Amino acid sequence: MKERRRSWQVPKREATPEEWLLTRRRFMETVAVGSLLAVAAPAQRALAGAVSTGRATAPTGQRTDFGLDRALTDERTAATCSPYVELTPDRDAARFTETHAPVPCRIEIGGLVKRPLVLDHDALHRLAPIEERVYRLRCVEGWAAVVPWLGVPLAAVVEAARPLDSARFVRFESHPPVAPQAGGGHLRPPSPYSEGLTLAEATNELAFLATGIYGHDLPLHHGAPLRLVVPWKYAHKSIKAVTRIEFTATQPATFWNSIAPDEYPFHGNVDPHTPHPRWSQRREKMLGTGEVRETLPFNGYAEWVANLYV
Ligand SMILES: Nc1nc2c(c(=O)[nH]1)N[C@H]1C(S)=C(S)[C@@H](COP(=O)(O)O)O[C@H]1N2
Ligand SMILES: [Mo]
Repeated sequence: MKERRRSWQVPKREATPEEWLLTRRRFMETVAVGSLLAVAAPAQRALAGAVSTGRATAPTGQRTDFGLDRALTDERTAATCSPYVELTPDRDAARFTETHAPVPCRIEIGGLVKRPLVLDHDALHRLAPIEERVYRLRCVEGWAAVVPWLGVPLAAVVEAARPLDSARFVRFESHPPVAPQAGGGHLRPPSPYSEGLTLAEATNELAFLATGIYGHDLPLHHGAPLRLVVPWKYAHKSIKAVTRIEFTATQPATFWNSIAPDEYPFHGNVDPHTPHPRWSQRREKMLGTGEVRETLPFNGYAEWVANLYV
């Protein structure tokens, strides 16, 4: 039976933009509508017996959900769709988690600051009590999830580094603890993956540095040992495996913006009224349940962040 495509569904010819931009060949070979939103079976199998080990990152602060309107995504489901271009052209980064031990956290903070810092896991957590934040996550491709993160507000790190008056932006650089896989030779991302925020965005209370997820340390596929979480922006802004944070006077280049500036504006704010050049952003599909929801301005966080953009 032929199903009619709904307006929110991405048609075949427009599917998987992130992958499409990186490699047309792969796109031709593998893309089907199902690959965009369906559960990746191999990743799910890999995860069936594997939950992240490592030291537990117990929250000492409260759990905050910032007006959450939907159920938590199951941990195994969240692992089945885990884009990570440095590791794999598919969304199956979780398969590396079984075979690659996490590396210790070490993050350099520099650029236009009074106090350059090198922080490990413990030093980071001395800056602020560990909090648990349950955030919506919305990928630019149209899928969404709800994830409980453990970590500290990014603002605590910004304050500790004491940015100079000339600092206007914050740049994040990623060095995943795994070398690109051999088969990924056609994948040539601008290296390394990097992201950026304005200083005002970086000090908003929602901007978060996560070292844990679902009550334990981050597994590799979710960005171990440390990743950024900016829930009001499309999820590609939430850069995994951050190793360097740099304060700059000018807007830094970012990974997706460098590849396709028209499709990935620097701010990357979730906005149902601004379609992606190749599909609508009005609706989103929840991972696992397949439930379709209206996409909310700023991914439902307008109350906390809309004032940054007036
Ligand atoms: N370093 C790095 N960070 C990254 C990515 C990536 O490819 N490399 N993918 C981004 C994209 S497109 C998404 S949707 C989210 C997915 O995060 P999750 O796997 O924890 O759900 O990570 C983002 N952070
Ligand atoms: Mo994404």
